[in-house]
Amino acid sequence: AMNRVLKIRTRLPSFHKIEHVKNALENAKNVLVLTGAGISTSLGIPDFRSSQGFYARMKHLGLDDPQDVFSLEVFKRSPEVFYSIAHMILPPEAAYTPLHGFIRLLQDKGKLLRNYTQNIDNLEANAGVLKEKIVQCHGSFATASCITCKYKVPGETLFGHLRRQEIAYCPFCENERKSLLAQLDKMEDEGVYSRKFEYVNSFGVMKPDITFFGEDLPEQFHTTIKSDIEKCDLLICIGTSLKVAPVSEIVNLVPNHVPQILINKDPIYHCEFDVDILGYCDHVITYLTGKELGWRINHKDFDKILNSG
Ligand code: CNA
Repeated sequence: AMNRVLKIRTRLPSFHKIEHVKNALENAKNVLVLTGAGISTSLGIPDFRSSQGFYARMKHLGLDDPQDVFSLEVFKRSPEVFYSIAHMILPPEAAYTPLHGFIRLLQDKGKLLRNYTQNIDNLEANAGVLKEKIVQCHGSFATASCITCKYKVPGETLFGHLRRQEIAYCPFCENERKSLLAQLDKMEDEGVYSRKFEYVNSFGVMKPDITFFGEDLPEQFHTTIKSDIEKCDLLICIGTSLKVAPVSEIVNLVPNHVPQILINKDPIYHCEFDVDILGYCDHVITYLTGKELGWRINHKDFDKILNSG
């Protein structure tokens, strides 16, 4: 029945069996794990690009491109677009998936070089992955900043607003914002237009520190990636469509002699892996660890999934 979830494609003649994946995991000392939204979907957090994903649910907003909900330019003009959907991607408390548990297991075995996650749900922390082992390539909800003056607050202070779909404003920019709005009102009455007011809607608006299209990645990504690429002896990409650069470029930067494995629901055609394991990642990883490697992931569903196969 595991064939249902484990469909292996391989490009390397010497890498044609699950035993080789098993050996790679057994021998590796510095695993670079690259993850995406697909490792959290089993908890009901939609990914972006699947047919049931977030982008498919964004149609009602009438955007040309659903990715625009994470565009800095759109946020500056119409912050209400992001505020109307953010509640759907707020991090759930305490939960994590067997796949997050697997990353923790690699850490416990001293094999985890780093987990580069594109996710903003912070679930790695719930599984006990150490802060220094994680690079949140696209930021997180852990903090939020005023888009105008950069005043920073703990992310939770915004959660109420995000749940109620109510824009949160920076206390320090409030007076200037009111004065700008008053000026704008006056000018509109007079039928005058000025470019100065182009971004007035987002003046003093708080934005979670997740990386939008049009923003640079957090500093930490740039400081660790070069040496990690040189050091890693196994690359595993899990639950990501690898459509967003520069994270997607990691795959091409890892040297050819380093084994590269993909675990994903859908095939990826624009990157070369030694082995593609196509299936639901929680099932694939439970099978690989429990049945092939004799490792145990600390997760409440581990035995249930293992015995379901
Ligand atoms: P994506 O482009 O939506 O791709 C997700 C991939 O995961 C797809 O190829 C799916 O086939 C695959 N997938 C879905 N479910 C499973 C599963 N159970 N097992 C295995 N594979 C599965 O998402 P990416 O992460 O590649 O795109 C990058 C964006 C998405 C990042 O900037 C994230 O911030 C953003 N995102 C994050 C979250 C989150 O934090 N949980 C949720 C939605 C989007």
